[in-house]
This record gives sequence, structure tokens and C-alpha cells, in this order.
Amino acid sequence: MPPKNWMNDPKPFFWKGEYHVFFQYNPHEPIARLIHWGHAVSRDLVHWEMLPIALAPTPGGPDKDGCWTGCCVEKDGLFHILYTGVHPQVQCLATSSDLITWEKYPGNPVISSPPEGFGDCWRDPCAWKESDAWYMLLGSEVKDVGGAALLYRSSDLVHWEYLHPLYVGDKDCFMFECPDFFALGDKRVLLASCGRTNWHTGRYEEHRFTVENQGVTDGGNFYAAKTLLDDKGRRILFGWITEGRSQEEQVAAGWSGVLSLPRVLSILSDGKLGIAPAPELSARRGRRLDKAEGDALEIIARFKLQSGRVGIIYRSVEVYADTKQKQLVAGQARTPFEAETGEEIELHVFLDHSVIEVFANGRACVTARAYSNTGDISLLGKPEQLDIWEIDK
Ligand code: DQQ
Repeated sequence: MPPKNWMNDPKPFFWKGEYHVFFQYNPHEPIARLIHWGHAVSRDLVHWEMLPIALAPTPGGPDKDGCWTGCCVEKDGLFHILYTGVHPQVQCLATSSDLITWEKYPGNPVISSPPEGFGDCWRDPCAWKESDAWYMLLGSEVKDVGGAALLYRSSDLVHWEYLHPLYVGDKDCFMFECPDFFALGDKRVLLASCGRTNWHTGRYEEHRFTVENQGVTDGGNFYAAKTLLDDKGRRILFGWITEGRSQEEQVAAGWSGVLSLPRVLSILSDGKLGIAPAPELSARRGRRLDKAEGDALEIIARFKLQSGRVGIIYRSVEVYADTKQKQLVAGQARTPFEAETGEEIELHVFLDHSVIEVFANGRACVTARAYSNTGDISLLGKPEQLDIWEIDK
């Protein structure tokens, strides 16, 4: 959760044993205005400490109305944040020697206008190094076609040359926000957000991306998800868990937005994306319970494949795998999920007050919000095995 007020888009970055997550943050009110970069750090993925704000809008500067999403990379011993300034949208740079104190590049913006033929909505830099140069994606769109990830190249992270769209989607996705692009197993993965964070797996050749498989990382209250690569070689995904209550209620509560639990990505044998909770989360398991009760629980329920619905009901929200509809469902939210013939269904559920995060068989996730703390927790279907732990504070 934010210390208070507004939080959205995570920007994870791993450095020397520490998991850093920068995030979009409004320290003044629980409303998406005048966005800063907040900063949290963890050594174990389960205990987090808030650090000072990394970036704040500079009055009169190209980021005067907000420091929007971007990425953090290290080059020659110096950390670099590339991010978007708004009104109009432009790309900016800041550097730091310790990840705590950031200095904005005096020549900002480093890119002041979109490539010819593209609209003014182009943002959320994602940069990486290849053997010959730095490369970067910006989220954009090809009008009347769909979302696009525009590819740039640079030798110094300051001067950027536009190359071409790395990938253009279709009308299902009007614009790409928060692109993320990385190697995983023997594939490349492109994440792009538009209403949901979609994944695409495929081949990266000649600086073009050919998609072989695609899907949704999480069909629920989960957005703008991005990854880091840790020293164990793991790609770990964090998303912004959006609210399901009105703005008035968010203002009354004094906060808005949560970051998801860390989710480890993999390439499955069929080339699709695997998503599972980070194993470190088990360190927060407290008392084992025979019966699910409380408002901070981890539950693993294994069901024999049976026709219909298996799952739980928490705070009146039904959370279940539906074998007929081939979906993983939490309240109104659903993610495609198909069980193979004879495959057991394992639902790994984290309930934390208003947040429900569900993982099914290491390949489907759905996140939901449940604010009213009434009603018992009950099961849908009869599990073969059921493990319940309180989550330690
Ligand atoms: N949120 C940011 C944008 C991004 C959007 C602003 C996605 O940079 O495109 O807070 O949630």
C-alpha cells in the first residue's frame, strides 16, 4: 500500500541483492494528479521499506504536470531513469549514483516529439542494452490499427534515434501503455497494457518481434504490470491492483491503489506464459488453520477435475475455476483458464483484507477487490487437499 494517498504503475528494478520498486505516487491526495515516483525496497520480496520520493515534478519543467511511467537501468556505474513528462508528453532522463537521490538531466526532454505519423500519446519508456547499443520501447498506437511499441536506439541514453515499430497489435488494444520487453527461456516476451496487461511471447530477430502466442497476465483489478530480473535469473512481475470503489470512497479512505504480490514468470512447454507467486511469500505463513476465517489468509486448495466450479467465497465474492466456461473467475473479473483432461486444479489464493489474488495451476491469475468484511469464507466444491495459513503481519 502507499504510505497514504495515491499509488499506481510499478517500475521494478533489481540491484545487488535488493528489489527496488518505483511506483507512480501522488503524496498529496488519493487522486491521480501531479504524479511523483515513489520508491520501496526489499531484500526478500516480503518485507518492504519505503524510501524517499525519487522524482517530483519540477515547476516550469517538461515534467511540471507529472513524472509518468518509465524504467530504471544501470550504465557505467550510474543509474538512469527514463520517464514521461506530460502536457505535452515528452521523454525525460534522471540519473543517480545511489538510487536514492536523483538529478534530472538539464537538457530534458531527451525526446521532445513523437515520430512522424504517430499521435501525441506516446509514453512509458522501457530500455535495455544489446551488444551494440541501448534500445528502448515507447507505448503508442497506429491510428485505426491498434497499439504499437515504437523502437528507438541510443549509445548514451541521451540521444535517441527512432527505428520502427517493434510490434503493432490489433484493434482489441487501442494503445500500448507500459511496454516491457525481455528474454525468457528461449523466447522473447512483450508485455503491453491496454485495459489489461497482455503478454505476447515469440521471436526477436532483426529488431522485429514476431508473436507466436498471446494472452492476458490477469483479467482482474490488475494493470500496468512490469518486471525485473533478479540475481537468481528470475523474471518477476509486479502489477498495480486497481480500486473497485468510487473516487469519493477512495478519498474518504485516504489512499488508493496497491501493488500486487511478486509473480514469477516462465515459458511453459507450449510456449505460453507461466505465472506463479514468488516462493518467498511462504515466509509470511503464520498459524495453520483447519477452517478459513479471518482477513489475511493464504489458501492452497487442490481439486480433482470435476465439471463446473471449484473455489471459495470470500466476503461474498465468488472466486473459482470454471471448467465448462474455461475461466478463472473472481467476482466480475475473469481470465481464460483451461484444465487438461485428468489435470488437478490447484488454486493458490492470497486474501488480504480488500485484496484477492488467485493463481491457478501456475498459468492463470485473477485479482479482485472485496471491501465489505461480512460473510463467512466457504468452499465451492470439495477439495482433495486444503492448506490454510494466516498471513503474518
Ligand atoms: N499510467 C501512467 C502512464 C501510463 C498509465 C501515469 C498506465 O504513464 O501510461 O500515471 O496506468
